[in-house]
Amino acid sequence: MPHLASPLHIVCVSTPVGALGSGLGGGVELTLANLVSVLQQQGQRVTVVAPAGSVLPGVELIQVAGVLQPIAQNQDRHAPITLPVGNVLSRMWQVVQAQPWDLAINLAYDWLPLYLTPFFDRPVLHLISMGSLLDYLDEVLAQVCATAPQRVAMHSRAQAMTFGETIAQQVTILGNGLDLRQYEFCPDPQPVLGWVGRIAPEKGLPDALAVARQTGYPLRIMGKIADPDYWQDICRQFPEAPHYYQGFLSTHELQKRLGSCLALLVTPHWVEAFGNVVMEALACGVPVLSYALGGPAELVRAGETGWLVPPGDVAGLAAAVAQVGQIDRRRCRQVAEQEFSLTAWGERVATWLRRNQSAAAGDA
Ligand code: HBI
Repeated sequence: MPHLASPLHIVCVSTPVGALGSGLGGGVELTLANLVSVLQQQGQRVTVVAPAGSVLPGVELIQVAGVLQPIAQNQDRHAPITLPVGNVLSRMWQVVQAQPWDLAINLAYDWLPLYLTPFFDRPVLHLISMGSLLDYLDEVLAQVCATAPQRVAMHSRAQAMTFGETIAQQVTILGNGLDLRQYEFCPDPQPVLGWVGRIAPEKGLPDALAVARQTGYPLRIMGKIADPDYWQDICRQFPEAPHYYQGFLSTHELQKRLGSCLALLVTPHWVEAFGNVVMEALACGVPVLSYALGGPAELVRAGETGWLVPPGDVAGLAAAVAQVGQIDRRRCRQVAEQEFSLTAWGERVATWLRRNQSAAAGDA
């Protein structure tokens, strides 16, 4: 495990859209928990600043009260910057300013922390969690990259490319990782297909239900109903869907029900920044059948850990189900261990911090 020159005091600033543990922060909640554990393993002192009501065991946690930030996906691309009166985001950064840290890592997908970067005399780093969604975010991100590109990291090249070639070349691509001890390898699947994700339009659940209908395999649906009206639409189109719905599950329950699936269907209708569900499936030995779009297209090895088909090609996914027997489930688990272990991810994080630490030492 590569260690930084000397222990740093690192403050990690969470997403302002929800308390840690509420599920509102989506993939950032998993990423933040993993970031804290790899930094602590590397001997750093870590403090987390997050909205009131947050839960994150084993780390100094400063909870900040305030109005939650509207989520970026629901805003119009050309929307102006919004900071509600009493917003938790600016209060979190007032708390950050008062802390004695060497280096800050921001995980919010928001304008303010990016804008504040040059106003601090200590390095503020950013781990960007989604692709390009908002003009004001693109603009302020380009400003940070113009002066200090080493401050910015993302999860996949496809995600970075949504911000344009220049930014994609400048930022650090970190991938992601997960605690493999929480995922059990399952060698003997049941004749069911799996789908995991927030049940919202950008995730493409209807396509997976169409594949289930075409192949005759039931579809095990796992994830949060983020948009109830949308779920009702799906139930009308696919009367069997409610029967397949397993709910929003804990990691332990998720990996148990996902692990026994024949394959995971990944049907993004947007450029998915990474695709934590791909890591989770492979960790259980489950081959992944996905549209060749966004992060999943970089994670799935065609013919080795799954199959990739053109975006929107439902018939192609159905045909890939027939080929899934060619994929070795043990190889899927092995690839997860090689590429997505916390150790592997931690080394990539340490390299990113070292690239910024010299600045931290210099600025301190
Ligand atoms: N929206 N404004 C805003 N800020 C965030 O940090 C944010 C978000 N939407 C979703 C989100 N973070 C996370 O769920 C991402 O991991 C997707």
